[in-house]
Amino acid sequence: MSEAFKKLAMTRRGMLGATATGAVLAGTGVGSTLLGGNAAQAAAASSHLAPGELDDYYGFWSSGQTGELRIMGIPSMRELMRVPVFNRCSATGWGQTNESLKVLTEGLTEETKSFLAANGKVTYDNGDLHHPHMSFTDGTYDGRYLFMNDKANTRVARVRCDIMKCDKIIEIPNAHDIHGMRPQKYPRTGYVFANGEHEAPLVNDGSVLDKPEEYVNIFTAIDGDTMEIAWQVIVSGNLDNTDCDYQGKYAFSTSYNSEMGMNLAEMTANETDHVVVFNLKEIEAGIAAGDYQELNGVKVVDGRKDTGKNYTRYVPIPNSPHGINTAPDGKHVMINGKLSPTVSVMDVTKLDALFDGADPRSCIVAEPQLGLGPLHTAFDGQGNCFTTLFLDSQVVKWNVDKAIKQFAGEDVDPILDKVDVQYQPGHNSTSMGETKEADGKWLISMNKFSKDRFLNVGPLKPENEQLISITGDKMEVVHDGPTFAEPHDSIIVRRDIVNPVNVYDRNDPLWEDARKQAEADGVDLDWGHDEIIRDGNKVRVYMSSVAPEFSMEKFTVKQGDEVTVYVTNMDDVDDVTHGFCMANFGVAMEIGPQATSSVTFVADRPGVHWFYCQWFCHALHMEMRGRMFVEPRAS
Ligand code: CUK
Ligand code: CUA
Repeated sequence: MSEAFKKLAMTRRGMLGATATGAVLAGTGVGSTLLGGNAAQAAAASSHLAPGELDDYYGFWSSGQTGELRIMGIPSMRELMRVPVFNRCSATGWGQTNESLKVLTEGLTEETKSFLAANGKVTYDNGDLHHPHMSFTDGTYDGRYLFMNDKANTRVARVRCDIMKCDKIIEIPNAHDIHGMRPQKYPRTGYVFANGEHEAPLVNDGSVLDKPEEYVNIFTAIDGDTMEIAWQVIVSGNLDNTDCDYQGKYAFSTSYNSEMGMNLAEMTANETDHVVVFNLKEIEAGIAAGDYQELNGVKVVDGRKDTGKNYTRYVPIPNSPHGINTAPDGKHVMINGKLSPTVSVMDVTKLDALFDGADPRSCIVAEPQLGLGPLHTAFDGQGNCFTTLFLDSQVVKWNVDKAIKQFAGEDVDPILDKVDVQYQPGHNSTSMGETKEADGKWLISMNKFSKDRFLNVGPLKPENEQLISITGDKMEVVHDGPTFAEPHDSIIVRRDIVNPVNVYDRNDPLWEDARKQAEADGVDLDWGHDEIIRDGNKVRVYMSSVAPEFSMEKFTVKQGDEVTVYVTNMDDVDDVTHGFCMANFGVAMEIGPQATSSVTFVADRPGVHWFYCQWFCHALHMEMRGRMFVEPRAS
């Protein structure tokens, strides 16, 4: 950051810190709409940032079936970065470098590994990333990690916030198709809770096929520090979304298919489905007491309805609930009705009683009718909720206390405001809204359809994410943000919480394997090095790079050799990333400043082949290239 930028950033922060919950005024292009606005209706903040100005918040975005994590700047809605996770990335080599393949393969089950091998693969190259959430300490984000699910291939991944790269991916055994996922809020993360959405036999080896009465669903608690599975719970019904309390006692998941139906008519048959409440202490005690079965190396307790155990409770909720969101007040949990026009408000202080025999519905303290298709709810930290209405294409703002009074029989309307969004919103999120530090500034409505909002780009349209100012009484849409498929969910994190480095640490564990191999080969990766090690038909090529040159101008291998190229980027300057692209070999990777990256391929193409740097790094970037000679196999 230049000095001028730093100064600007600091003044801007100071100014924002000084404004309380009202309109954010003046100075840096913020709040221009106030000038012409209605004073009684405190004005909407503008999302406009002048060139060079930094955003106040990081947005962490899912990308659905694209499989990556995206980083946005809020309020500008500028896309800052894409972090490959479950997808294959051409730019960075994610899914091809040895370092990324380690992350992508080490957490797979043996069964999956052999299945993939039969299909000529070592890992999946697709994913369906719905829910990105940051690790918590004491009820708020702590800037350590981001966790995210893969619905497509039943995985959970972790991204390190210091470098914004994925460092762990695990497959969840026994479960099918991980959907809802949340980190524990208190005392810290701790657990990462993950829901298997789709029903299947507990032992899915083909011995049970079309017998749905023998299918189950699995709730999983992962240890967020080690990324190992702590325990699992068998439940009745399926699992959709999940959240947890601010006390560290309970997690809860919605179920839209309590019927265990196998088709649409069956899944939506009952007027009532449920939320499963998981009693963390009881589950831990049950495991300590040995009340579990071990399945694929995981301890699994039985939390189904009629077991007489205290692991779970089932709270009846109107038809097909979807999103579940814990309010920053630490007390209320919003269960979004989807097919029911209601949001059911659960009071976590009433959950203990459920485990002492109280009526499961006794924890429901409000159930306001809000509109058609409520899917997800976000919060301003001032007792108000913002719920997306998929069918109405609206966001509704409503007040929790009023909803509770109405439920108790008072004649009050909890609805404060409604705003049209374009169109069909799914998730929404507010600034710091899923933490106890919700600040009530911004709301994102993540809309599944953009229809006519942008220039026509053919039959496949972008989606539309709208930024809504929530500082005033009325919500105001201030920005449309087209995006490619399919951001499901997002979080908005104050920028002081996120502090990535600019240059890698040479000792980063990401390339520990490369370092070990180099040591074994007598190569010191920390100095400009230039070595070719032949080990039978395996050839290891070590080179370094300093803009605009690779240390090696050329190297020679034999046709059929298995070649591993290690490149260490010796530049230690911000933003000097190099690449290594082996032309016509389908090989390309990113090498960040001070990083080591490696890639392995079979040199089964005789002749002269150029490798070049494919990340623009220098005025002489085009000249940053060298030759690989492949000697033809003796015939
Ligand atoms: S789900 Cu996408 S709109 Cu996967 Cu979080 Cu609700
Ligand atoms: Cu190095 Cu381009």
